[in-house]
Amino acid sequence: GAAALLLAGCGSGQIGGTGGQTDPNNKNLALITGQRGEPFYVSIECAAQQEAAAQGYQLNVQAPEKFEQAEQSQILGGIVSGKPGSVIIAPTDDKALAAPLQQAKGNGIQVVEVDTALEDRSIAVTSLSSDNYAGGQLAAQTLAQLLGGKPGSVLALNTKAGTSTTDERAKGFEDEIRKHPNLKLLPTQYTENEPATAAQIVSSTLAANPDLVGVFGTNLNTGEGAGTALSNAGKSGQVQLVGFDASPKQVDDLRNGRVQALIAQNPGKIGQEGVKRAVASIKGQPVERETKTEMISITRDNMDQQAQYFYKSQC
Ligand code: T6T
Repeated sequence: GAAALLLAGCGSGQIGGTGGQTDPNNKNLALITGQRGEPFYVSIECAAQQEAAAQGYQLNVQAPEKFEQAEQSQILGGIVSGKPGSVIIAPTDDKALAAPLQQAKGNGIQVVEVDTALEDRSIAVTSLSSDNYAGGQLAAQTLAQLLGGKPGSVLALNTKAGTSTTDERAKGFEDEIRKHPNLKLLPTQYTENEPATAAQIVSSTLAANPDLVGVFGTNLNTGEGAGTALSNAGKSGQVQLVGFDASPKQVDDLRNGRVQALIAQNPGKIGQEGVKRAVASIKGQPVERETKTEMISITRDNMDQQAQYFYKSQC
């Protein structure tokens, strides 16, 4: 019954009444990122592997082929049956992953959210991410600075509805752009996290809005697609492009003038701290519920001093 569950929970460092018991000596961790081979998540993975090894824990890393909840839920199901002490996860949908993660919790697996998060705050013990709303605001401020008062239309490209991070970035960007009366905010568009879709949207927006002066790509894929479209239209550097993340390709594009600024996150910190929190929660130690890691606005002028923020495509 509920009382027994609650008792079991107390001994295992659980706060809620629906968590199963965690073996404090369990040395197995799992990390499920949002997309296989994608440099932001690769950078999380490299740091997490290093920290797990340093602490004497096994880390099993898996990820869906695409940023997609169906395959990620399936992977999670397999991981849960292996009973790691903790699953560190970037949920690809803020609602769809709630049920399988609740089930993981019920099985005594400590849920640590990295990057994205569920809407339901009662399932994970801790969440580590950039302050994505502030990141969106920083993107808008950077864009306004690049434009230096030049009027015109601006467009934000979101990924998939229900992605907590990019939804917050788009919101922060929109709220900040509205403070600039000379900038007209076009309706934010969804790209489904496909660079080709982002490119198509930018091409059609250019055709329909000849006064387009700025684009914000809320993540790696959208920014890369937008850069391609602007380059194909001969508009690189005329339409200012602010991207989010700092993949090797994005950094190249910043250097060659296809992109004017990047808001870089700190995935290494997120991965390292994610493992520390997972280990602490397995041992029943308290962890901070919500932690925001820093971001930085990188332009061509300062990029050579910011190389520590560039993402890895392999460890
Ligand atoms: O921007 C990152 C991540 O923060 C976001 O949640 C999803 O997209 C990325 O992984 C970049 O592709």
